[in-house]
Amino acid sequence: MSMAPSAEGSRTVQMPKIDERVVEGMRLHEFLALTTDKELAEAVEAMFMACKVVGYEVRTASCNKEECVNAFGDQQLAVDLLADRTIEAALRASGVVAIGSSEEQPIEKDLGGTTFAVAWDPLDGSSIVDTNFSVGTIFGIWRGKRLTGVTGRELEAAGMAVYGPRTSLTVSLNGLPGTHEFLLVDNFSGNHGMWVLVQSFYTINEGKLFAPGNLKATQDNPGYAKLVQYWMENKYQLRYTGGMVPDCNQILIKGKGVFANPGSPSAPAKLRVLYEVAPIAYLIERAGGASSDGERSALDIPIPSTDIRSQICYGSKGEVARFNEMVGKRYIK
Ligand code: FDP
Repeated sequence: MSMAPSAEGSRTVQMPKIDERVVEGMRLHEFLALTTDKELAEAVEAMFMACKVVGYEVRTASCNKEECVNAFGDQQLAVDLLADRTIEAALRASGVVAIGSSEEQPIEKDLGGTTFAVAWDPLDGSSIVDTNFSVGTIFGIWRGKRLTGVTGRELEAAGMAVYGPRTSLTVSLNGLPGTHEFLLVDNFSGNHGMWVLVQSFYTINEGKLFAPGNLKATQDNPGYAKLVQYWMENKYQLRYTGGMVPDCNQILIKGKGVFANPGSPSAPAKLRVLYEVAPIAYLIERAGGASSDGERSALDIPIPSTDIRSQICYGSKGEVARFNEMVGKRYIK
């Protein structure tokens, strides 16, 4: 046992750095049985069920230059709208979600349940779904009945699903340390169709891998221009898809690296704190990494409205410190 900073704030709590009950190969229900908060487990399980369906919806969509659509009853629906409906239905059916809000419908909606408020981005990367790049779903779960006036610091759980050659879902929840990757098994084995834990993340090391989002901001954000120059001069490896989910998930999988999406006067920050920035910050920080809007952890950005946006950096602690020093808070809105 060790004293570790809690995800809830600067308080320190007694918690094991690694939970030895969490082992590779365990199924989702075995993992969720480890939490004492049964309602939280139900909300998280609902998101896993929904993302399994969304993965299928993405895989079977047909795309042209304008949009990707899928058959839904006798209607053709854009795949991001279909994903949004799927997630809302799963959360409603769980009975534990009181309020829901999605990037598609950025209002606080009554979902009829008891305990949690859930925010989700049903299909992040809508501009790259037609090109068949990896896209994803992001979600955050808060206790209570509101999604405004909260911060990421108060999250109970968060996750991101990646719909790529494989479907995976990376999740973290209070009460279980670390961030954990589950794979949707698709090999006709006894585990076919199940979510199985493939790895757990507890540390993010320093390493030369960069994902430079909103690169056009380098034209009028001199700090960002210098930071990109620093990465290039120091021969960092470029790994950037233009999808925030795969671009951030790689920091966990590779155990190193940095993702940045700063603002500038002509290219302001567009990533939404409620649906994207805060949940991913929770996943990265609980895996031993850091996040920042240029001056503070992204978990501390106030969320006065569902639409609030922020510049952001995620990665190892050293990389995020460099972002704070070189880019800083100058273009925080
Ligand atoms: P998209 O607009 O394709 O949905 O959150 C939105 C997002 O994608 C992120 O996934 C991605 O990192 C970012 O926007 C990319 O934005 P730019 O295309 O403006 O660089």
